[in-house]
Amino acid sequence: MGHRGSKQPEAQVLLLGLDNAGKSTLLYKLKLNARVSTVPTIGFNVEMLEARKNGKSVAVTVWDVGGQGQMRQHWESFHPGAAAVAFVVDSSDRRRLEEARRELEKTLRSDELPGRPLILLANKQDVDGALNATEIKDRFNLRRICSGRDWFVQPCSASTGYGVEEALRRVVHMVKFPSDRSAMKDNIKETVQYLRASSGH
Ligand code: G3D
Ligand code: MG
Repeated sequence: MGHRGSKQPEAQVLLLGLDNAGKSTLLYKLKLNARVSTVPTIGFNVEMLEARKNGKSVAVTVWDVGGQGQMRQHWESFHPGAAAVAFVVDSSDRRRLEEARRELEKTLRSDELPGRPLILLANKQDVDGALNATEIKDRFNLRRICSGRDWFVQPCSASTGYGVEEALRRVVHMVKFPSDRSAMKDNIKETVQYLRASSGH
């Protein structure tokens, strides 16, 4: 039905996590396999990835806005359009686990993200001594901080690619796709304009 792409449902996913967690590496890995288009942006990465759900083509726009100093204050402006949160953790950095947990808890408390699903990416599984998915789940007390939303812990390595495709499949499975693609496009444009204005570009 219809022309290719004309009715492709689209959802926006926020890629968050501390600096050095592996967000950009993960997005690059995903993009190698499923890139649709790159939206030119300032100060952050955004990619549209094509995927399939229930035999239909869908687009997932992933916003990598974390870790970049002055952009942090604008994180919350991304929340309203987000259909899901993907939070990346460096599973090998035990020193910063508590800091990561606090950041996640703060994000999930946002009024703009009610009931949005969370996928927690337990990254750097290739590193000796990395905590596994169950250990990360327990340390983050996910059952408690994720009450009222769908959540899933995906072990992965953005370096080797282990678990990366599975992570995208999980996100696609959990996200509710609105069918109005043009409205979502406007939403992206507005967000970019807002950020450009507020960062003085
Ligand atoms: P960020 O975007 O969340 O800040 P980056 O993180 O994607 O820039 O990654 C930070 C560092 O972690 C990079 O190392 C990157 O190569 C490394 N990294 C990311 N994912 C993995 C992983 O799964 N395993 C391992 N071993 N390393 C990973 P450098 O040295 O380039 O700064
Ligand atoms: Mg980065």
